Amino acid sequence: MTMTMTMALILVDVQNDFCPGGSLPVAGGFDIVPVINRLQPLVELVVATKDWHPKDHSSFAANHGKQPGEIIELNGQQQILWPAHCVQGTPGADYAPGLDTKRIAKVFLKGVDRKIDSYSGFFDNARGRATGLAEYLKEQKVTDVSVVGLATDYCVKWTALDAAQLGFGTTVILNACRGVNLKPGDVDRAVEEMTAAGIRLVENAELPCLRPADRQGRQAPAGGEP
Ligand code: VGL
Ligand code: ZN
Repeated sequence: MTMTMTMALILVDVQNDFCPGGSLPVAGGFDIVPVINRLQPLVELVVATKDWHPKDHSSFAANHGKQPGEIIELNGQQQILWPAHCVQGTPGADYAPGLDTKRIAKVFLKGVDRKIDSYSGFFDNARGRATGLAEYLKEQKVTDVSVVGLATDYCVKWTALDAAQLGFGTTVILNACRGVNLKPGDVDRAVEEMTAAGIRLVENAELPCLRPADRQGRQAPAGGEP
């Protein structure tokens, strides 16, 4: 019996505020746009997440009279405080310029609840609210996902970890991601964590490495079958 693989590309938070000139800039953020555009035609389905915060979001330092980078306790969890970013409906929350959006089948909004942050594109940080991404991918008979976008050490990492745990064969395409590196080495540690979870890390996918014929050699999903 031949197993059919259906691959979705998940574009994580490819938004202005995470690019140079934005309020939470990730170095090299713009550089991933042409790489992502070249990858999109190689997969069966493209979906996107958007960080989409209300302006009174509890992850914003200013809403606590604190400085970005400070850590507070929020709902029993450590919360890093960020500059205000990706506020719903603002230009900072728009896709980065040049991103090819016509193939994006569906967008999943995260961080919409004032009270809780959401790094993963699947669930909020307390695993309380699902975005609908998992159900959608299963409806579309997706078996495998490739994750790209911003930022490697936060939303890309948590999205990939959840995808693997949900049973999707999961690849992260590193040259289509950039990281924050709030602490030096954060991206390297994120890569180690993802590798340990059975996620395939691809260094350079300019390359049609996602073409069905070239997809062999991926690791088995960490969780059950999706
Ligand atoms: C992100 C910090 C805060 C991300 C979102 O997209 O990686 N990072 N909100
Ligand atoms: Zn955010």
